[in-house]
Amino acid sequence: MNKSFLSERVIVKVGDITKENVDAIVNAANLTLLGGGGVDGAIHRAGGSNILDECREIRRRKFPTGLPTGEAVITGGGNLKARFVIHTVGPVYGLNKSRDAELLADCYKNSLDLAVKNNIQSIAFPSISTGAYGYPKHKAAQISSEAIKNFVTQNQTPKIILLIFFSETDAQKFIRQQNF
Ligand code: AR6
Repeated sequence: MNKSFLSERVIVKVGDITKENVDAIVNAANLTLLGGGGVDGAIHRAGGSNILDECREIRRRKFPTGLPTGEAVITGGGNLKARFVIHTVGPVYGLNKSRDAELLADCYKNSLDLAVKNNIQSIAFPSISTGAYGYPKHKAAQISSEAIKNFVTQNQTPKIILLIFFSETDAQKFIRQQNF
């Protein structure tokens, strides 16, 4: 089941994001940038130690206390098919006063901005914050689709944006709630 939106620039898919053949995949990281569980663990396992080395270097040079929520940084893709990994930190739901939605939208916008700066034509996102960070999936669907729609209407690239869900149920939930 693949479903597309916004003149086929956005495609919803079920799968494992580490297997996607795109220029960049996005990692739902944490502020340490040093790995974790969920999609973050899967990306570091599949991508190998080069990604972690670059993350350590980014921490040392730019973010000694960690990457703030909503921001994004880029590394190479190591052993992945993707040439780049864009690491962003989603909000832990309920921990940001009333700023959760704004911060989740920032993750998508800042990741897409980095994609443009790096001439990335195709990018795959996981469903940021909807696992360990507890963001309700229906709300995340509305926020992420609106953030992507705003970006796509103002930018020519990336040409392809994949939204990868880990289960058919999650993909269907997204399709029901999206606001493209
Ligand atoms: N491919 C696609 N989606 C996946 C994959 C995969 N291989 N694995 C999990 N998902 P989460 P968060 C989905 O918890 O909520 C980590 O420990 C999953 O079903 O990975 O942003 C980090 O280090 C869910 O819908 O990210 C942070 O500490 C979505 O990806 C923290 O978790 C996001 O779930 C970040 O939490």
